[in-house]
Amino acid sequence: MTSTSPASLRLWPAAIAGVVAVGAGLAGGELLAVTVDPNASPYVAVGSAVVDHSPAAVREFAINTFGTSDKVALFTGMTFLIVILAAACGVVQRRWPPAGTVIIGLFGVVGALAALGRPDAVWTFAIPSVGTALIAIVVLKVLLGMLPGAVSPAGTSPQDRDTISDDGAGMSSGPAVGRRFVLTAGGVAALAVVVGVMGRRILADTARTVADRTKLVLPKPRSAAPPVPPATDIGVPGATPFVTSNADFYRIDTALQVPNLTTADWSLRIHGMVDNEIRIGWDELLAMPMTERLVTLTCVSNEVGGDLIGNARWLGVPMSTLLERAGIRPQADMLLSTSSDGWTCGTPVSAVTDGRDALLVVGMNGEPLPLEHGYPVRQVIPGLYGYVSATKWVVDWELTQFSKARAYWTSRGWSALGPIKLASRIDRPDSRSEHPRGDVVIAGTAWAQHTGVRAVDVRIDDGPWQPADLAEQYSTDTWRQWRFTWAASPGEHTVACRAIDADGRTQVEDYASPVPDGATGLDTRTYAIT
Ligand SMILES: Nc1nc2c(c(=O)[nH]1)N[C@H]1C(S)=C(S)[C@@H](COP(=O)(O)O)O[C@H]1N2
Ligand SMILES: [Mo]
Repeated sequence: MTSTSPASLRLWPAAIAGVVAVGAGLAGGELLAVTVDPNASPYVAVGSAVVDHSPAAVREFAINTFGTSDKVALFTGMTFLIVILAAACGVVQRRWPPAGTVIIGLFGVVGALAALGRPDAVWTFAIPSVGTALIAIVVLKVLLGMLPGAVSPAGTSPQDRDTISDDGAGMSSGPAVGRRFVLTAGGVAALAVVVGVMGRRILADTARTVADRTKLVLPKPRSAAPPVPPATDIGVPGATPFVTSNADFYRIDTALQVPNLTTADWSLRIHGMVDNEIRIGWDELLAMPMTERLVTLTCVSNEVGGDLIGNARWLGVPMSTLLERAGIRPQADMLLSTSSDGWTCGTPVSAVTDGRDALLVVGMNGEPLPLEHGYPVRQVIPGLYGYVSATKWVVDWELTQFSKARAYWTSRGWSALGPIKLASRIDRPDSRSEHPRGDVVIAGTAWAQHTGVRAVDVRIDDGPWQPADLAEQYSTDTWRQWRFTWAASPGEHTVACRAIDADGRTQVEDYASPVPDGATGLDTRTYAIT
């Protein structure tokens, strides 16, 4: 007996065997997914199932905590959990066989069910998860069989095992954890890493879509966006640019793997409450007259002062053109759109047909859509939060009714209708920064999509609301910049802003959380004046 607890010493090799076994299984699963479908990967399928079963509050937590890195956070958390569970399976299997392998088998079933639950899944989607479990079980048995005290699985009873471990023979006598175990476990682990990384690389390979996008030449718009006058920029260094670059545009979606759609793969089926069911192909879409507009897109999860908002120049076909072709029935009040990865979105038909620039978009800031922003085709509809309007990778439109259908987020606690709320934000200087007394220039943005911003007010501490200077309004569908020159006196001061829209409505001051239909409240910053 050694002075360290023999019980815990005995458990470590089993825990390591569990982690190596499950790791090898998952690596094999990735490789099997290469031959089946990227979405059949047990890792991705379980992650997607977690995303799909998250209610609004969990989404809010994830987006607030991790922002647009929420996907990395999910995979990190999953990996952490898998390592712990795998270690536990190893220990449990050594102590109470075959409990560990039974648990691994159950997780294999969970993975298979998750994969079979993916849109477009066929029965073969179960193969990678089943393979993962089988590999993990075999590797675990082999590794545990190499540990001292192990008897050939067939001749082992839990009784024997307890006797062996109770007297500490497992660790103290003979070769302890032998070279053979260490070398095998190390070798399998190394192989798993190589195979897993290779599999993941192949699965995440977007080369085909990237090549398709690179050679794509966008048509010229029939109706071009008016040029952006320099006066839309408030001219304060550090202010948010009026047009958001593609690289800086926020990204929010449920896609753990960006859909790999080429223009040749793409078509849009229009069905439901229509006179003619139609299918539009890429060439047909590209031949239609295109409209180009600047539109400010906002996410419903954007907290007061948040950055889930961007303004881009979009090129696309008016969605109403396509609805006219299909001939929509008067009773249809919802356009239920679906992406190639099965995400759904319910938009009021009125928002598509009331004359606003609702576009089926192919271009963003003069380029084909970036893959993560919906390549090759997405929707952009001024005035509505993204979850009820902005379907990326869109492939299906069903004309239906709000009384009959619910969409991805509206079945998880968000409102059926999602008009963007009037809001404003302070962009500079940074909160908690220090400034010498005298003039401090505060700059920000305000938005009231499809209505327009008439005024922005600023308040210092408990003082009166004072009007800010506004940059030129580009259109009612875009955000508007503002600035305020503050004669600051020494001390700590809190600055707040509020917007007033073109209809004379003032931004709601009371705080409301983003769930279920968008945040309200005032953006504030605190500055130290010396
Ligand atoms: N296919 C698909 N489209 C989607 C989503 C999604 O999860 N899947 N999210 C929507 C939401 S909630 C928002 S706010 C916008 C964000 O668009 P962006 O990522 O291009 O900024 O996309 C919308 N379109
Ligand atoms: Mo969103």
